[in-house]
Amino acid sequence: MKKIAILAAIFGLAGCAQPQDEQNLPENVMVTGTNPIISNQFAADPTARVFNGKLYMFPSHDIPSVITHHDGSAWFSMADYHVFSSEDLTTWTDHGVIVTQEDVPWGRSDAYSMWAPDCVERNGKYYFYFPDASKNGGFAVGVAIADKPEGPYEVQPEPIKGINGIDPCVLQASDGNAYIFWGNGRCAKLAENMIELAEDNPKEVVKWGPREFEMVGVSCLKGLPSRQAEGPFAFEYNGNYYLTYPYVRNNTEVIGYAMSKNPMGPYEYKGIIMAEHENGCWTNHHSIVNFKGQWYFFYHHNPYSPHFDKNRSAQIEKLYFNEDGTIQEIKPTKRGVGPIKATQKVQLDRYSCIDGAAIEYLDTTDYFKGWKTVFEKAGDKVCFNEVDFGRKAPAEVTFCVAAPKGGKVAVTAGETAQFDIPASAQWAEVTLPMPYKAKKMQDVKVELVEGEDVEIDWIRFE
Ligand code: FUB
Repeated sequence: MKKIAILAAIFGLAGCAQPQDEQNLPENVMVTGTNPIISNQFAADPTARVFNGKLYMFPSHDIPSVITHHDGSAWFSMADYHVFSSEDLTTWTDHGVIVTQEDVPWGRSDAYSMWAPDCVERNGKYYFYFPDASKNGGFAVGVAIADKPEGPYEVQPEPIKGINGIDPCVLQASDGNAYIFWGNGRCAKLAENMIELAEDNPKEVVKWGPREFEMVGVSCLKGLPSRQAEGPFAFEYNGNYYLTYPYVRNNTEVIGYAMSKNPMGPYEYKGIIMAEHENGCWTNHHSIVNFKGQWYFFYHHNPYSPHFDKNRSAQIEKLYFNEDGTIQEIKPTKRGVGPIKATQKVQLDRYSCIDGAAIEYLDTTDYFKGWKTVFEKAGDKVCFNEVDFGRKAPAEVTFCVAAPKGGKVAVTAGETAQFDIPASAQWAEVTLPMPYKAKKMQDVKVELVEGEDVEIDWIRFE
């Protein structure tokens, strides 16, 4: 007979205790591994870069809207930038604010228009490129320079002359040059000092046609394209240059891409990397990076702000190339890419697969509290891939659970066992002995086998 021990009593709504190894984390460190990856604030337009073997992410920082668009609707509001880093794509450190709108001498300090940035390293210096609303009208692109990716950054007194636009991205090509892309498919070579253009006539590398992007190489700025595109991200791989960008296919943005043999194009349109967000979130914005041998696609969605799509959060998926260099289409997931230790909270609501169960917010007055899995009836199940049990099999499994009538769940991690969940209308930690030895990396499956309305916030194994 299994010995059942209910260790912790009632903690109130979502009040189950932190796992041991998450208890002493500094406030600026968060353990996610699932999507969204940043849980202490909104983090949109994520540009990922690898510096010194570590993954750094430079997103823009959405806040609840404080300004309105010309039609009176609530609008993007972004007053500053943070930088985040991770060694494993599971644990993220927020290094704090690196540039604010008050730091920019040429920018409007009340514009809340610090849109999508980028950061690259050259000759030991870190160059942070950011758009901001200019005192002269429109958007300009500024540069802030640091000795370390975390900063401190010094904002240059003038924006880059010759760029009127948003969303800068810098490609450091194997020809030794740095090229800057921005706004609607424009690019120019950067001067060796990285803060000026090397040429007066930026190119329009992609031309907006009535249906899809056509390849062109026009050496002058043109008027705005008939279909909106933005957020270029350019990179080089295996002798090909890739220009990837969000554009409006029907009513909202998809991420598409074009390829070329030259950094400045002409680029030929190849297809979609990510389709429109199903919930209508209007923007998407991305970056692509190779980290420890795996390609990753960083993008954003609005899970922490389901009713306002201008408060967005960064997410990650794995990206794969075909043999001919084209890119395989990616679907957004909740599971994301970070491996989770069995001793950490396994957030089943960030599932890898689901059958019958429902996912709901824990608290609709504070979406950052996250989600729960609702097993309404026997047979409802979810799975959560890549849980690392290590070499020592855990002796117990803990459920953070609310089950007014109780129930019985089956947990599979290699083998399967069933666990009785006692009745509790409020959230409680229920700790039960593990009857089998789970070791190494396992895909975990949880199924309600008896009862109804069993809600699980997370489970963990110790
Ligand atoms: O974040 C503000 C703007 O929305 C970005 O600059 C665009 O790429 C879109 O994501």
